[in-house]
Amino acid sequence: MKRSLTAIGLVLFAVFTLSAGGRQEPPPTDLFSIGVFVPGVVEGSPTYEMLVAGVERAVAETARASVRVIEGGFNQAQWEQTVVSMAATGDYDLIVTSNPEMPDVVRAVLASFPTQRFLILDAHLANNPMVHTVMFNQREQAFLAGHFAALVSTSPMVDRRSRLRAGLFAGQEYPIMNDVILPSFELGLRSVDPDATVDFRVLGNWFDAGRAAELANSMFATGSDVVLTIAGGGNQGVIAAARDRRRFVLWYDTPGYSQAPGIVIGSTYVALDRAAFERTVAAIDGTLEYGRADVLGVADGYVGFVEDDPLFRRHVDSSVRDALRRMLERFESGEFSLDVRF
Ligand code: RBF
Repeated sequence: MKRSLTAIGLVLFAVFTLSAGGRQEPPPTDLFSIGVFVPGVVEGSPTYEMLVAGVERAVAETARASVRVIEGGFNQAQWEQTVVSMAATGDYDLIVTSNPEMPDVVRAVLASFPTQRFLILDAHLANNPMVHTVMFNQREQAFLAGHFAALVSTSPMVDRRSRLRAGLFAGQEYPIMNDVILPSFELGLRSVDPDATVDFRVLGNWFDAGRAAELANSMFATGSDVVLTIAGGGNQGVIAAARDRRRFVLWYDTPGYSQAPGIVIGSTYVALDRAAFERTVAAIDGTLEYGRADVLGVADGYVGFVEDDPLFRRHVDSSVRDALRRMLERFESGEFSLDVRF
């Protein structure tokens, strides 16, 4: 009798402590579990720095989720296998990733793990019930970079040349680069000078700053005063070449002025960190709409030019800043927009 009372007591004690524990502080298994797959490495790539920052902020502010960041490295042939192994653990309520090629990888992974949910930034995949994507209007972003490059190249900031030429330096070729960023950068240049041309060079990877410096040197030597660099770790090589030759660099995706004051003189931004934060919070809350593919641009406030940096005001002529502001106002008011087509 005494022994069974003790047993009941123990059971009641266990039930009480478990439920009390459950009310006050959920055990770790109740946390919404997020895996971030970085297709590359975080350091040196503005776009991936924002991805990780946005998801980590969502986890910190909701305090109801956990996050693990996995870097896929530069061997793109291994990315699918790494995401497969993440999905195979069954540990992740959501896998978050970013870049325009990831929908192909995710589709392949879903063939084997059809219940895994994904949030993909900087990408477009519509009507897949497991996937939410957010694409930024790179047509508008690259146009603004080109417009600004041409304004600088025709200002007293550079020695006048007979023909306007500006550089676009890319880590690799991919459809968004070749079909959206390059032609829109050229369109932006030509909005200032219809005869302007682009010197488009490709590094072939996202890390080799030494080779990037060689290529950028040749771009500056052959008539470009301004080079837009989208090359991850390679961006540092472009800065080094510009410093040697006293030329200018445009940053892409994040404010880049402090990378090299007076050399990085212009920066377009995408609010990928804000989008990653907002969509991750929605996923944690259970309100994220899977199957949906959003495209966000200047008029939405997710794409723009970083004007509120003292280094921008210090190193860029007011005539250039004023002309840029007029163009931005046309985008912001909706008077002017550029469509991304799929
Ligand atoms: N951008 C980076 O800054 N670093 C990278 O390592 C990187 N890797 C990429 C790999 C692939 C396969 C593709 C398609 C794009 C990559 N990008 C990278 C470019 C990135 O997705 C985006 O287009 C640019 O950051 C411009 O917003």
